[in-house]
Amino acid sequence: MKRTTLIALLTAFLTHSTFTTAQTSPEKRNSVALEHGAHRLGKRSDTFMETWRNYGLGQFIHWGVYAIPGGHWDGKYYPGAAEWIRSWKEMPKDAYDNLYKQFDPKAFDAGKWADQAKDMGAKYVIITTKHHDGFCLWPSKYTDYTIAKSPYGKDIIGQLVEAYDARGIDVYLYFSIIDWNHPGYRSSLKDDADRKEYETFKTFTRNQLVELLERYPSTKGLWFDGSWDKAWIEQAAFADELGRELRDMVPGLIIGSRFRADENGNRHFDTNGDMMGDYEQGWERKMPETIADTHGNDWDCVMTIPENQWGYHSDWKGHVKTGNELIEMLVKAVALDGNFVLNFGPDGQGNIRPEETRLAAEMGAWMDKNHEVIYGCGYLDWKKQDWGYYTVNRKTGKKYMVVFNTPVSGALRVKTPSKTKLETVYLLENPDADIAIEEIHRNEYFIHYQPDTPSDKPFVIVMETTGSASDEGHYQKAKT
Ligand code: H79
Repeated sequence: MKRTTLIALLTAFLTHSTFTTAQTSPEKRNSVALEHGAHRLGKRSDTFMETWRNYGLGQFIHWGVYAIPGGHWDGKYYPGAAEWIRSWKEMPKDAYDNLYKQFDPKAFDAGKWADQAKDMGAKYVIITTKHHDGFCLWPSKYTDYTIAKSPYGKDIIGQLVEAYDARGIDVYLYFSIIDWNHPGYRSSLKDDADRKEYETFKTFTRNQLVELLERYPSTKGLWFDGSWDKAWIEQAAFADELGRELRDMVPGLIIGSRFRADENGNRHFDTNGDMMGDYEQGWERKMPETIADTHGNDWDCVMTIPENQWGYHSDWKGHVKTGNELIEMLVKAVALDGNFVLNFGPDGQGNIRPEETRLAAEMGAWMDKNHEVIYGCGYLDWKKQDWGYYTVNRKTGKKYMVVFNTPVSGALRVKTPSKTKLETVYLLENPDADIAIEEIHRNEYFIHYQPDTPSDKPFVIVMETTGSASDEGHYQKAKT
């Protein structure tokens, strides 16, 4: 056998086993045998997942026909999430299902959206190919309810994939299992007639997913939603097999924990408590507080700018997050080994609203100066302090303090692990700035720094240490 063939075979075998083979737990634990539980324990270690882990910041896009009513119908204000307006009692279903006949976003420019994401510092994007309403932003051949039948006519997903790919931003496709448009769709299966209908829906779902990966082979992963229906939860074997099929189509494909249930109906975490999928996908509009909350898993946090609006709502009520709040969420996510994904909901014409554009620019300006504390960085196992967050570069070991709350004393406390000594600190933005270390006890320091003019943005202090690499190592296992 030729050497290259052997290597190819070995690679194929190793890759396959990394992605699909259940491994025995290193610990003794009570567990039941599951056919459709987790197929791997612990993090994926391949380069695809390493890339994912190192993104830090992503962008979410929610776009569909719900952007046309924009949270209003017949002069009335819909208080729910704009993309859910079809489920509102004031919204005639028939009117909603005909909105696509008006979908003609004249201002849509995929390059403009991708430029903005790039300037913000996003390394990946998650795009709604189809939300719960079932309207497809790509010309699916399995339904007529698609962009092809709208006055706009052109493939939106195709344009976005091309634009984001061209700027080096990895594309992930959002796909809703819930589909209010498909005749075979059911949220629960009450009798044999339902079951029969649902089979057509399962085939349709499988066909659409295969179609998406065939049409957009540069897709890095799928972000599933609407998988909480009883009907879908009962499809453990089908969904497991479908996941395998999709993974076989795209090497390294990344799918989170929201895709499928195990045979006992457990979602995200199987009957044994092991996460199903490549990362925990339960952090929606909320974040872990401590590293223990993450159970040592990869995770992403998807976040809205207002309280709970994903699709375009023309009238944001309630608190709208500020740039500093969003930057803090981003840093906190990275500091706890996760990714932060910020949502954008363009309007019915294809414009990104001014509030979102302003915030993206504010984050981008901060990222421009400070991105090295985000990209490739993760959790540093040092005792957290009140001034902010530590991050550490996973490759180089370079350590950072991201300061959000400067104490009135100007003294920032740092406690190091037992064998680690803090030697030097400097400001990332201005290495010549006046800053000093005072050792107060062994492994406990004050960093004295008083900015001349108080900063209205979080700032970064770089730390240089000596001592044992072993006790300042990157977090491996949650202490739970
Ligand atoms: O796509 C976004 C949401 O539409 C979807 N997932 C994110 C990424 C989602 N979030 N929560 N849910 C779906 C569950 C639905 C919650 C609901 Fe409601 C409560 C639906 C009806 C009542 C929230 C409040 C939406 C409408 C009113």
